[in-house]
Amino acid sequence: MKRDTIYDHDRRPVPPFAFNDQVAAVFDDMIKRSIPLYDEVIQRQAQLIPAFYQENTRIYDLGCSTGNLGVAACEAMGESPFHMIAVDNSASMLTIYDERRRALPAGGQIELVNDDVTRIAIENASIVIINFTLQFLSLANRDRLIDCVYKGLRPGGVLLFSEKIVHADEDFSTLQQDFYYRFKRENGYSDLAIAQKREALEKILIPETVGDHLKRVNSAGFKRLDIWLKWFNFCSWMCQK
Ligand code: GEK
Repeated sequence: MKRDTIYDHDRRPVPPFAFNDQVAAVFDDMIKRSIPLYDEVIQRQAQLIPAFYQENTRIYDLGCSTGNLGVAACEAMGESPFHMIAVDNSASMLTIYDERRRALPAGGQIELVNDDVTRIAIENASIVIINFTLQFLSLANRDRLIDCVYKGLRPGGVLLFSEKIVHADEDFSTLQQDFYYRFKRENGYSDLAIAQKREALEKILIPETVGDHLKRVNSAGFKRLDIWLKWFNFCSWMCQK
């Protein structure tokens, strides 16, 4: 795994963050050192797939990046057939995903789509996964996407999503940020790297509160839901239609 050193050196003025070749090349290292419990999220969601997959339906992974979820899904599904549609608007990410997919015996069951998640049709789905990607959409597009997900899910189908969040209370919010930067330092990011990444993401990644997310999924129609994992300013939900 190539180490992420993108913000280790002075890059000021820091350009806005983009999912380009440079990021895709170090993405796996970046995400594991930047998202607390990332492996746990992917592994447990993959284990939920055989529990909720309905025969002859689709699994969607929206904002799939380099395919960690897809790889884990292949393992979790074993010999059972499935159809996954993995969508990302970064061609750099999908090039890496495609190489990994081709190396897997079950990889042919994953279809890669290079498009914006707000432009694709969601149909006949039993599982939709959106990990750490809603946060990059405009608020209006988040609403529209979750509405489309609800409509595209079959009865009993599930939406699994994870997000970086913010706390509505200023003191709790500061505490969560402090623990998050502590986590990043423990994972080898310098104060300069942390500060520059934060600047790069400032207008690109807009976190919302748990309440905002619950309101959105509720108004889309989801009534059965659970926060199955939470770590300070990161949260994973499970919502069933
Ligand atoms: C994982 N889910 O490993 N349309 C399509 N893709 C998009 C859009 C969009 N509008 N906006 C952003 N992306 C993955 C990790 S990363 C999270 C997801 C992170 C894509 C973007 O190209 C990137 O690959 C992904 O969403 C976000 O669990 O880097 O913090």
